Amino acid sequence: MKTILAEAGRVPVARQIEDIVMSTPVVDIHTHLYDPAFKELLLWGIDELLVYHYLVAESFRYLDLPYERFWSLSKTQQAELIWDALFVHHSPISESCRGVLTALHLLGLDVKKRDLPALRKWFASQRADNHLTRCLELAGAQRIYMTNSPFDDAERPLWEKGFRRDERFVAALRIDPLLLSWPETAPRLAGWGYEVDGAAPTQRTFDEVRRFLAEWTLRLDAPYIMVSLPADFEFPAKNITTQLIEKALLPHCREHGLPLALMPGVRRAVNPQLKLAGDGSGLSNLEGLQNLQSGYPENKFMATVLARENQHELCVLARKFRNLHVFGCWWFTNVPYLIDEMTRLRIELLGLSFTPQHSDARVLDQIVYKWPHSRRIIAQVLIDKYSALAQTGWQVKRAEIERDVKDLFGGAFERFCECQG
Ligand code: FIX
Ligand code: ZN
Repeated sequence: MKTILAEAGRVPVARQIEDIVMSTPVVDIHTHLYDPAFKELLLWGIDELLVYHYLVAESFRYLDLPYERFWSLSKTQQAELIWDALFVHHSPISESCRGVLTALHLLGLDVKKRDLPALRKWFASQRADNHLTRCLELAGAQRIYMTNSPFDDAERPLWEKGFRRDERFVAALRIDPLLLSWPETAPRLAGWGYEVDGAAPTQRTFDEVRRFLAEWTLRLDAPYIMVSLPADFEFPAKNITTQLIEKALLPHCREHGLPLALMPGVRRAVNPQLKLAGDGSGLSNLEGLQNLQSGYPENKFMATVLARENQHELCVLARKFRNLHVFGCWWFTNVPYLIDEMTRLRIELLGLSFTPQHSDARVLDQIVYKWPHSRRIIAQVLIDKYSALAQTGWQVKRAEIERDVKDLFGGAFERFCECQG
């Protein structure tokens, strides 16, 4: 095995680390993309890129038309307004705008022409299946985890009917309405044949919720269950959410060996007029998470938190509880400045036992930029860290760097999912 003399400042070593990080396949453990069997639910193309809710929010920094007028327009018209506001009248310097340009550039398009009709023409000439393969290759993504909700009327029918799975896509079971909107969800469960009592839930109700979770876990072949949580989430609390977690969700996860992914820190609809773009971020009290990890050592948890101010506390929690796997730079933290900060913090406190990034892509082409952007930052952090090791006389071998990067890019996560808790 070749030994790398990782002396600080030696360019070949830095280049090797960078090459490994840029080329190691990633497992993208949380996205909003869909198996191609879901047809139009798998979004792609320039107009979808432009109307991504990150760009909608940014365009309203400049637009002065009423929100309702914007929403009354067709997708094409919305995309044109956003293009003009963010790319023509101002330089596209934000991370989301730069991302669109990186994706186009890596797909081989000439961005400097600023020619939206030509971009549209190019996308219109692509075949969906080829484009999917190309995007996965450009991102270096070997597996894409989806977000699949039985409560979503657009996707539920196909799951119920059954379809031939694309093995590049994995389904994660998403259950926000179950935990966060019980009064509306209980009648839906009842309508689907589960004997639940929304107003006065008994053990029978919780058993039926378990039956629902078991059926959907099986149907999706889900390796984990996921929920986003408001910034003011507390556990335990005297409410139905705590009861559902304790009496249905955690026993179900234990029985099936599934991690429960928790994503605290969202403030949904702080500006409802922005629709999907109107969610905000809030500081969480992570005591609720701590109570879950300490109270249920036989359950496995994953967590990503939205507030920058919660990141350090989350790392400390993970140092105390090995049943917690930290992942991703989520949403508003998925900007280079914070990816750099969070990745350094996590490596310094957790070594390699976490997953630094997921894409959260909603549009297929986004993986083409989100991954290279993150890979560059992760590479620089690792160059600094291996160089610091070299100063102690520790020599890192190429195979060891490859092993470490594989772990960061999904290896540690998939082992965590498989272990018995
Ligand atoms: O709850 C989530 O999974 C969030 O990631 C999304 O709902 C959010 O809208 C998003 O796209 C963030 O990147
Ligand atoms: Zn998401």
